[in-house]
Amino acid sequence: MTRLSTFRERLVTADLDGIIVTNLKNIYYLSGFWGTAGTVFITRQAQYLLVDARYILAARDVADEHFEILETRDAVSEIAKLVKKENLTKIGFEDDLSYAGYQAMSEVLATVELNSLSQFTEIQRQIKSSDEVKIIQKACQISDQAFRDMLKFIEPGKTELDVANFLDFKMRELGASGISFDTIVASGKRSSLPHGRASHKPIAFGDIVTVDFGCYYDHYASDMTRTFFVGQADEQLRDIYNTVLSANQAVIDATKAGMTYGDYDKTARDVIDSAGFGAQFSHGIGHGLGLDVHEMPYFPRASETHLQENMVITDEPGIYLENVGGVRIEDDLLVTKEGVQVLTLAPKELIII
Ligand SMILES: [Mn+2]
Repeated sequence: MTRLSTFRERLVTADLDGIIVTNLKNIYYLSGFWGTAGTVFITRQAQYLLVDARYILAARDVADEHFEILETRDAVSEIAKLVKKENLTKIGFEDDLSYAGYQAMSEVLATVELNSLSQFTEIQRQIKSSDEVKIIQKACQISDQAFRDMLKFIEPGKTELDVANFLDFKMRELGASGISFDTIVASGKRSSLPHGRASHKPIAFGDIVTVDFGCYYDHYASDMTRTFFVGQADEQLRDIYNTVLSANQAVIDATKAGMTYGDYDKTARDVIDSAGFGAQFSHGIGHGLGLDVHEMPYFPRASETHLQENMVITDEPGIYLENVGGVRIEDDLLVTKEGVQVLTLAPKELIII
């Protein structure tokens, strides 16, 4: 079944006559059109892509052939005409629309019942097609190679920003269109900040270094974290490293389709709890990955929801000791019936460069 027919089936199940899609990544997912502005309108009978003059040629060129493409600078008024023509009464819209956007919509579509939808398309996006998996895999391979090259580049005296810029440039050189979030390079005591953005701090001999980075390749994201040592490894941090690696590996070993979200988190947390660092694992185990670097599913600790085949998710346990240092190891995993396929393949054994 195509994305569009799945979406339409869900639209009918939700008892709606049409859905207005304004989130740009959802527009891409449904129509194949990528731009900085546009609107998709899907009814029970038809599907429309509304763009302004800047994008009309691109839209005709790349959009799914089943979409009718309409040129307009006022998508909502155009949709109001379609609503009238098709005699529609119950319309859904995405709740991440801006407040101003909502006000304009509710004025122009005053006669229809507007229903806000939360994560409607994102729920469908959780399950990846084999083509999507191949693209994410390529994004992961680019990150893997950038990490390997960075290990040869980094040395005491270079700053965290030098290292971040190297990773960013290297990923672009390898075919990425950009980075999927601001690269984290946190060295020495700064590594105890789970999201320490790269600073002017020079890397020093004896530092532990955490790098958390990723790229976009053909619109899909990778997201990977590695931690390593420069020159020598402090005894306590070495212990923590091995605990985090065991937790990351325990998740890889135990996970398969059907596991609950709660158990996905608990698998890592049990390893870290029993080593005595439960309180220092201060965040969740991970998140979904795709067109957005953070997307559904997320993994609340008590959740009974089940992992499904062809989800792509991260496995990122960490331990952070204030004023000492921290360790995080993050992989991107494809969930299968039998287990998981690890998409990020950069080395994870304890590295001292
Ligand atoms: Mn992540």
